[in-house]
Amino acid sequence: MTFHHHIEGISLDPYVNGARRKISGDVHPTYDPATGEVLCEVPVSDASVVDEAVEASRAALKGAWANVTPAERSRMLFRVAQFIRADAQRLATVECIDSGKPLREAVGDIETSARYFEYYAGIADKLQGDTIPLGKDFVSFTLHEPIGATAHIIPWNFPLVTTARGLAPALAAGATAVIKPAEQTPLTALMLPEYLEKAGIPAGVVNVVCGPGRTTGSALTQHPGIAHVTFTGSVATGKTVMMAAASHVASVTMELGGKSPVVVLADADREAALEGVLKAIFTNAGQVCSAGSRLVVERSIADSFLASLVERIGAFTFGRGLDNPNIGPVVSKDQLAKIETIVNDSVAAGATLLTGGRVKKPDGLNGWFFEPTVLVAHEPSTKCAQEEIFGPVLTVQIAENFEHACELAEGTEFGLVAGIYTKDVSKALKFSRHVSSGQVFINQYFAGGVETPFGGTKNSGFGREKGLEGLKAYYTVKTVTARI
Ligand code: TXE
Repeated sequence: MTFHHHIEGISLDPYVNGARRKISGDVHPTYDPATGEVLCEVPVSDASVVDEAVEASRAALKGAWANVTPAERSRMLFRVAQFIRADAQRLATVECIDSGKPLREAVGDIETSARYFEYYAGIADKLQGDTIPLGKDFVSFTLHEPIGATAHIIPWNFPLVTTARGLAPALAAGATAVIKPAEQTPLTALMLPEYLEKAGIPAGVVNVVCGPGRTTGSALTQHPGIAHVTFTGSVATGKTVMMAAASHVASVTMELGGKSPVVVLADADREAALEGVLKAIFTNAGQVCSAGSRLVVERSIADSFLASLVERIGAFTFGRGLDNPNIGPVVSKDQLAKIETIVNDSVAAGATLLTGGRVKKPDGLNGWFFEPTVLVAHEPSTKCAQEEIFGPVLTVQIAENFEHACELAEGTEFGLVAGIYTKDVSKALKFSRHVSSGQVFINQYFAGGVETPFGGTKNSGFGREKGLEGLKAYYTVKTVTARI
């Protein structure tokens, strides 16, 4: 089965005001990361197409979408979830080949995406304001009104999941959207309109434009018609997007990645900790914003824990996502080069390599693979202990005791997740209080679901997605007060 078989039937044209917009001009390629070959070429939406998309979403906001009652909105979102589930196999296959991730993970991603629509469908008709007591001479109440047309700038590591995570609450709150998928992985976002249309979501409510960040993305975030920008990506691009949004006073949600620690204390359940540490860093070949990319382990168990870790990594399989390996390719040539550079610089600066460390070419595949790597950083300042690598590279930091582990955990500019494995509830809770991070995972990494609020502190960004918190970005509160 070739990939072209799978993309048959996917329109690569931008989706604007309920129709595929035929455009001529630039195209950009999307690659199969396992082979490095071009899968297809996607037309680039220029500023005028972006403008049409924003205008369509603004018109729908006041028109067709405003005429849909919250109860109908809820039913439509439930239907989107059903249509995604009904087509899960095709979606997962496309996501797998476009991003390189193992098929089982892509299958999980599609289910999570459906779940976002289902979860927010349930709240669409329950978003209500307050009445405020001001004494007998006044009546005061709040209205929750849709924020407006929203822009969604999507990264390549979880293409459909990140799209659904922002789009579902936006639609539940009555807002409209323009989506700009990452240029590396545009395909599942381009499939989404099929399900939205079948679910009855009116034209213009959701639009999809494709192209590079610096052109298509920047035209969208700068557009004065956009009221809110939901961004997931790098810190540097996040800052650029914030400035673009500031030019027209749009609000922003910034989800900017991390360097999240997984603390393993001497009393931890060994098996649970081993499994958790491996999952934390090797899921999606480490290309996860909440990846546990630093292991902070107590010295008394460090040698034996690291030996077990390296032994298990030794049994890992590699290959195309479709073959369900432990480690698939990373998304792009650029990403592979970034990983290699940080690893080489760290080793040159004194970090000890326990396993891996090199680019890999699994049998017959010419794509972008990196060996699963474990590096011990002897200084907290080493690059591999500070910079987000976004690859299958675990940095180890040895802690003398619990207090030292807390200090090491806290020692980066990021604050997305902090994990801890211990049987001591008191230490786990002390750690939770101590760390500056949006999430704390105790005795299970990636604990939680679409229901649990998610976001960062420090350079990991601000704003919360998922859960009921995730709705707040998409409505404004209008207070009406009358003297009677
Ligand atoms: O990210 P960018 P890149 C981190 C990770 C990775 C690094 C670089 O460390 O190695 O970022 O990846 C769009 N105006 N994360 O270069 O540039 C772009 O088209 C508007 C962490 O891919 O942030 C894409 O859709 N949009 C992360 C999106 O921004 C712009 C996930 C992300 O791209 C733009 C991805 C502009 N000027 C990378 N420039 C996470 N938090 O999970 C780019 N874009």
